[in-house]
Amino acid sequence: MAPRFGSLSLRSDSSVCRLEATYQGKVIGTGMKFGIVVGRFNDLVTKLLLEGALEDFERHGVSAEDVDVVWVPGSFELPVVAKTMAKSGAYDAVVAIGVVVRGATAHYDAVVNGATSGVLGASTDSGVPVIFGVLTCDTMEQALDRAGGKVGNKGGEAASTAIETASVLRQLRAEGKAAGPF
Ligand code: INI
Repeated sequence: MAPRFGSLSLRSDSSVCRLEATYQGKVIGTGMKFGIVVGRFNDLVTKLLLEGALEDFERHGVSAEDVDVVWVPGSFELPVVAKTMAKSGAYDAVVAIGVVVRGATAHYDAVVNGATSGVLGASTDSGVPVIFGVLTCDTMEQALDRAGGKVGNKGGEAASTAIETASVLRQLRAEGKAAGPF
């Protein structure tokens, strides 16, 4: 049974929303600025993810001169650079790109956990979206599948996610309904 508020019946689709304000970001990046931090470890794959991200930005109206690409040694170094870039005020969003392959390291879990919680913290601490474009895979084949192979390009998806999230924050901030960046 759908929840009822007074005489208004709410369903999960947006067609029946009558009273509430609804915000949704647009995947239109014109005039926005983005940073991409990318790990050199497994750069056979991270280069493909970066290509996917750059193509996606271009496809959605972001100018090449509005994108900065910063290389770091590996996924573990993504958070500190992403966070300082996010806090600079120079970017609408930052995309963190890395590839961690389970077979390649005994400290897989340490690298994955550090990158995951670090990127999340970079985002929530700065108030600027820092998008998790890090592949965590069992094999290199799985990673290649997600970097322009049979499962698409997760770098491109991360870029679209950055645009949409930055867009919804712009809308909210324009109406004084979101704080930050901090
Ligand atoms: N970094 C990665 O991005 N992916 C990996 O698979 C990986 N492996 O296998 O170890 C990796 N290690 C390096 C790590 O990110 C740091 O650069 C290093 O530990 C120095 O802090």
